[in-house]
Amino acid sequence: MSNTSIAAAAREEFQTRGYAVVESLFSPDEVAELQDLFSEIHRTGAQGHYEHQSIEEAGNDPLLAYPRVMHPHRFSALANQQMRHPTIAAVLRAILGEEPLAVQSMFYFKPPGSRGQAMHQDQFYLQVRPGTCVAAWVALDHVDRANGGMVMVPLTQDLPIDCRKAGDPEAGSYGPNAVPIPIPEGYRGESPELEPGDTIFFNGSLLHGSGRNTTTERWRRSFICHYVGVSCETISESYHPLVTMEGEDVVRAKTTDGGPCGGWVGAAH
Ligand SMILES: O=C(O)CCC(=O)C(=O)O
Repeated sequence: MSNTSIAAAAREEFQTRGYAVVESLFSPDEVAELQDLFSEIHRTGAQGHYEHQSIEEAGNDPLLAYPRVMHPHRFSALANQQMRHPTIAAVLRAILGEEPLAVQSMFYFKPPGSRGQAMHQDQFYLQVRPGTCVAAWVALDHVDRANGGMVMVPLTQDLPIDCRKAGDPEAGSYGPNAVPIPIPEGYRGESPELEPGDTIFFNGSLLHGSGRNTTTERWRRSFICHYVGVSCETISESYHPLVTMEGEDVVRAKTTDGGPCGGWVGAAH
């Protein structure tokens, strides 16, 4: 299928349900290259860009021994290139109706036994105005419920951003802001089963999270990037600089107002 037909199908699904899965967006070779890259980053520490504890120091907590890698596009040419993958760019152009800018990359190892990620909306963190945030979540292993697959709640993309602060430390895996938001009445979470290379695109206001990896030997590695439209006027400061699909750095006004949701609580779009 051409990038144009892939993008058109994804756009329709995304607009209706708030998320869309594109199968085999990354080829087996591209998946293997990313797997190797992040094994190497874990092994070497990428010249100070990545730190982790030994499993003994971590008290057997797999997420402390294998924390996520933040912003690998800032120190790895391959991560930077794959964040700007031409098929991702084509799908984003179709979804956004404008040129995309990349604002974040991450890699999750999610080893066996790891906690999941509390249900949340990405806009809570990015504070993009206008609210064009879209995530591309690339599976690098077979993903299902048992190894901590994503839980997506379709049709929640138009709900306001939920800024609750009371947390459940057991439910969230990362950072002090991991605050679980209950799935609202009338909505239902679903966990797409994915093969390596399959990619979920989801709206920054869509409620989502992930379950615990309950397996004893299956990892759930994923490469995750966030994007906004070129019309972006302001965005939270940790996402600077923004990057064009050609790899040029771009700067926008940084949000500094208010608490975790800035001065726009309830305004999802
Ligand atoms: O991969 C996961 O377990 C959660 C990722 C996520 O929620 C996100 O990137 O916003």
